Amino acid sequence: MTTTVIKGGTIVTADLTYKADVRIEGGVIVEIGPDLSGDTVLDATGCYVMPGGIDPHVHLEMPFMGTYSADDFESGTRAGLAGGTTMVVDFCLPGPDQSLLEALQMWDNKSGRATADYSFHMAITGWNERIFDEMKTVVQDKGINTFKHFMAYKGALMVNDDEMFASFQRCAELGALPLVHAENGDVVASMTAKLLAEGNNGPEAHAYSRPPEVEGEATNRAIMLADMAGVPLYVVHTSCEQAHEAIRRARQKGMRVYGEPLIQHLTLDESEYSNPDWDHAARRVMSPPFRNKQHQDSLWAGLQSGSLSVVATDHCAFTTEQKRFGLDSFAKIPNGTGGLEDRMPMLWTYGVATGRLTMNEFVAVTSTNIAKILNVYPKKGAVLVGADADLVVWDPKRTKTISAKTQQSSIDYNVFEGKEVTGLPRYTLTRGHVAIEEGTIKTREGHGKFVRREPFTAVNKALSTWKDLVAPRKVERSGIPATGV
Ligand code: DUC
Ligand code: ZN
Ligand code: ZN
Ligand code: ZN
Repeated sequence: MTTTVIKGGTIVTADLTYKADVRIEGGVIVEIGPDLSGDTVLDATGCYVMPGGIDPHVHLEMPFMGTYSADDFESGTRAGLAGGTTMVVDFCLPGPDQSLLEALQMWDNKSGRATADYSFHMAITGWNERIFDEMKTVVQDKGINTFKHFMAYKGALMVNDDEMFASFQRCAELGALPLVHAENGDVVASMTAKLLAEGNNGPEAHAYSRPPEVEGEATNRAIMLADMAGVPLYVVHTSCEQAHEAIRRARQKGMRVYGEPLIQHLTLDESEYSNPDWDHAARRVMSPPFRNKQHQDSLWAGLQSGSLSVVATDHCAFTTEQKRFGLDSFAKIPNGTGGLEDRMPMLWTYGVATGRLTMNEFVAVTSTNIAKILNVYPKKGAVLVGADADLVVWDPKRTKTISAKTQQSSIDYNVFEGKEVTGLPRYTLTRGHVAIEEGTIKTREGHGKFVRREPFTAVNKALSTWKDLVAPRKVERSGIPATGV
């Protein structure tokens, strides 16, 4: 078997920084130590050797708002690899009346072209006995241990509290982790209708229709319901202080609640929506929308203190032409932005290079914490003997100006256009295959494999007391009490 050695670099993991070479055989790490040799040698002098990034939140070729997100599993995973991300987790969205397993079959078919490894979260978009039964098959046979709940997108993907609570309890039984898109969908629908009735139909009104309070309310509600169900909770795209505050409080009380800020919310703010160019603003329409600097500071502080756990992209890219479906109403602009290629270089530039995050914290929030929370550690997210050789040889001196002209994503713009980043992959390896070499793309279509994720053994012990209260309270009575006096 041919061996590859990464030589002369400094290994950076979530908890250690040390000089060593890495030897790879058959797609896995087989040795870590000094002076290793192999058939192929990759020079890592002056570089950091880190676990490849994991993006826990992407939407590739997703049917949404009357169209499909523009990057598919090939271009999306290629964009990821170009920026040092070696695994993505996509969302399987069953259509109305479609079974979970039928939807999963569709996602299996689409993902065959992936150039890097991937997994799925399953969305729960309604509730009935079939879904209850299928959840068990999804967890035990299909290797998917996370279920996503949309508290927004009323009339489409949104679930109500009764449905969500039922699903959370089912997750608790199965050892699965529920995820929530936390925005109060009823309030968003009502504010949207009011804004449109007042003639406020431009892309800036998208942000007015879903203020931080809408997210804070839903995050608090989801946390309470998760506690009542006795299940951990993962809050996707945490964008504001109100949501972060709810997560901090829950964690302080002892709940496993994980918050996921996006690189867009950390580095771009709401002023983008006041740009007079309609296209500029519409290209940045996503949910939740960009916030102001105070919210950004809160998110950075959460990453530093550990109250927020991971950084994702919610990569859901639409072309300008697709964004223009909403020329007469912001409510028809497909929600979503790209970011898969830029997450790691942007977080390094705005996080590590500014001193906000250590290199080890960078690895934790882009890879290792995600692998642990989603239960694929140490196969992924680790530089350890036996782990998959999903690695990035990171050159902290390599620079570029982000531009749509040179990106891998198939859309015609980039929300980070013009940003100078320092810190880029010299090599990205996906299970030992060198997919990126000094900026040259050597990805292989179909190389990516589905990664099974087994159920969790840890559950949250409910802090709420409702279960204890309900049963003992039942009082036997001998007759109907007399009324009146
Ligand atoms: N938000 C987006 O902006 N796009 C996809 C789905 C979502 O919740
Ligand atoms: Zn969402
Ligand atoms: Zn999303
Ligand atoms: Zn291969």
